[in-house]
Amino acid sequence: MDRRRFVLDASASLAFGLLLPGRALAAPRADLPAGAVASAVLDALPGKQPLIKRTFRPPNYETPVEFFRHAHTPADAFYVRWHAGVPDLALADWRLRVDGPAAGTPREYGVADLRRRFERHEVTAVNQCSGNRRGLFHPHVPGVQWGYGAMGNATWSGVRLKDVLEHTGIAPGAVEVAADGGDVPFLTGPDFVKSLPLWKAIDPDTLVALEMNGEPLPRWNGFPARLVVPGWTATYWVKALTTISLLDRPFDGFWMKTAYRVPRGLFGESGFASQDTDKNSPITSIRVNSLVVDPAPGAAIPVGRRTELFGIAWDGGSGIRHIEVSTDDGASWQPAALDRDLGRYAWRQWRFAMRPDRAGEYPIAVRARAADGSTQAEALVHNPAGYHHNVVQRIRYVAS
Ligand SMILES: Nc1nc2c(c(=O)[nH]1)N[C@H]1C(S)=C(S)[C@@H](COP(=O)(O)O)O[C@H]1N2
Ligand SMILES: [Mo]
Repeated sequence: MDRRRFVLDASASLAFGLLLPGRALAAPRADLPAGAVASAVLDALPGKQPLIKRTFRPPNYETPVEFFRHAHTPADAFYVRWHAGVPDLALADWRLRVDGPAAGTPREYGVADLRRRFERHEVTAVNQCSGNRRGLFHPHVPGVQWGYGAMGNATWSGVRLKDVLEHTGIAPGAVEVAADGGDVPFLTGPDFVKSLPLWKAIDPDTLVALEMNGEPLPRWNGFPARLVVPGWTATYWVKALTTISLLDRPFDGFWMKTAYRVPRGLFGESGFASQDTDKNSPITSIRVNSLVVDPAPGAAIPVGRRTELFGIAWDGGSGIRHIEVSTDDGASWQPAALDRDLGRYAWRQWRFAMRPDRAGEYPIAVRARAADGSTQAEALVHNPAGYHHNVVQRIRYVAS
């Protein structure tokens, strides 16, 4: 990794910030806590459109909700989340090393090797940070104060992790697969390394992805290769991959053992038994959720005319079964129309027509149900790290 390039990029972005001072968001979202709105600043990282800056070092930038009108979130508007410095890996010397106590002879693959040796596979999937919407938790929990935009939906393509692991050799005693990226370490803080249970690592939809939406991954999103772990929160989607290790025992690094945990049983079984303790479990599957994209909360809508609400809904891979909208604060609910199915790991776009018959406020609520029967939370399920915020969204339109 080239440290100088990182410094240049960082200062270029700083200079850009000076030339184009961060703008406060024009229309505060009525359903964000006041503090979160006041601090929302748009800023463009090199190669990205202006995104909502949460922190600069490390870069944590969320996607403005307006971009979720697209079925596939454009790469240059896709959110960015790092725990340390962003590497700038050169394709020519990049190698993915596969090793570990439960692997055959260690091997290394360049991008061309991966493409030549293994079948291409693609999956459309939501990438959502575990802490998406953490900024909406009351009481406050520490961590990046995300609003609604620490997520996106893209078509990811590359090769199956399973094929790569099998090519190196999976020993009978393999328990977990650990993935490390080329992150440029900060002076303090543990290296970002994550592990998966073997069953999820060899799921045919778990990828070593080289592309998103048909283009090479942006550096901010993991160039040249990242894990794509459909249905699981994005903490497992290790970017700028350098090493994958087959382990014969549970991985005990900080980002598995200490971080990214939820109280045991609070959100059901983790599916990651080798990492469960009596007290807690690693966060794993995305919870069913939905979001109103258009019109924006607080928008003025016309009396006596049709307004189409547009939004998205998603879960951890069972697929969205049903979406209901209330325009009277939850007194009655009507089904929304679902758009085309983009696959069980993708989000589902939906539409709902309303025609206000009087002037005044319309309290809107939206709730999704997944094919596995799960529904969104009516009230916040508090947990120490502020994960899995999937409370039924309540907003307001004003008809006149
Ligand atoms: N190498 C590396 N990969 C990483 C991270 C990181 O800090 N370093 N953060 C993870 C977390 S917590 C999230 S939410 C996603 C964000 O993916 P994105 O930046 O492409 O949106 O990357 C994951 N992969
Ligand atoms: Mo995350």
